[in-house]
Amino acid sequence: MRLFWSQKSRLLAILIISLTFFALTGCAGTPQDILRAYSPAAAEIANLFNILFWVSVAVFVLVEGLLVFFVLRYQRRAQDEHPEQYHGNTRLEVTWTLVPALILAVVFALTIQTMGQVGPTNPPAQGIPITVAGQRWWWSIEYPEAKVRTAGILHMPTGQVMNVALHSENVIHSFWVPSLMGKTDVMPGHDNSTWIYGNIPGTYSGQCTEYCGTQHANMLFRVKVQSPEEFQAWLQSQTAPAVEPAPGSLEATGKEIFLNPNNKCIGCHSIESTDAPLQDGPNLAHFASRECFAGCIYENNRDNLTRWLENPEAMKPGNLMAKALMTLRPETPYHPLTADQVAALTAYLESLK
Ligand code: HEC
Ligand SMILES: [Cu+2]
Repeated sequence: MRLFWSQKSRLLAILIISLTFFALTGCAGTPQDILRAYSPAAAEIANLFNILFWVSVAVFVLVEGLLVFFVLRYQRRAQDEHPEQYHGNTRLEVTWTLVPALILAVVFALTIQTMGQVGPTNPPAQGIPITVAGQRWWWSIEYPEAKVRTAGILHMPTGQVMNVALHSENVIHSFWVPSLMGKTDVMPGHDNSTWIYGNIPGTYSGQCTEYCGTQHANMLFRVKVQSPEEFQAWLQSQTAPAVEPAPGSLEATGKEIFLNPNNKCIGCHSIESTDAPLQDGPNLAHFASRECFAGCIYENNRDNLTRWLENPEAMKPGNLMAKALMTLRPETPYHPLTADQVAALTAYLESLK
């Protein structure tokens, strides 16, 4: 026991424990895992990764094994011992140049093949065109044919390709749904394109993967792969005009506050989804039908929405809405709305099914 706690062992124990923690944080329940593939494209990428991984393992074991072998087998055994000198073994040198070159050539060929299969500009078929815009720090999703605009959740039917145009009017973002498709940059001034195809219904998490400012890490989204019937029903529901609150209700007061230009909301948000232009804030049509908000980091419920409207800066520090509303009530810049206004707005927004 005493031996175990010698200083060296203690250091070793600390090292092992901290490495274990690092390893464990790697599995902390994140569903953003390219090795858990839920689409043919993601499977191609995962497959390539696996091949490269095992090729690397083989090379590592071979090289390190030889290294250890030579260190042990040919170590100096006496003070005056000198190694035998070799100069140039052509056969050996050609071999260890050719073998790695061959391995790299194979890896290169496999990579090019996979890139062709999942290439952003080579969708397997024409499907439903959508435009996804990277905003700070949330995603706008537009279905131009249905004239529907929403935010944070990309709905798509099983068995159909979604042809995605990627648009930005601010900085560079990157569109990534690890379980369904690889990354594509979202560039200002140049619309890139990609596609996604899913045949297993479910909800998949997506993420911006190009640093785009303060809240880059909280620029998430979800992809909902649904049956074609469910998808059509959803799309149809989004084209309905906004629900009109009953006169005199709290919701009606909320709508008034929302539409009052002094409160600035309508400068950045629309409550009609159809044909609405891209704005600085998420489209709020049918907001209550969405399950998350603010870059999909909060579940959409009354509590979270109230807290968002009370103090958006605390909920997502540096977000552009908090910045813009700071001047509404200069005496309390981080609480831009009164409690009454918050209650009315919450009631109104939660009624926008
Ligand atoms: C400068 C433009 C701007 C103004 C003005 C503004 N917002 Fe926002 N709003 C945003 C942005 C940007 C987000 C998303 C922030 C993020 O996720 O980083 C947002 C998010 C929201 C959300 C969550 C929606 C979602 O899907 O993420 C609600 C609800 C909302 N705003 C309501 C309001 C209300 C009510 C007002 C008026 C009191 C208002 N906003 C004023 C820009 C604005
Ligand atoms: Cu981004």
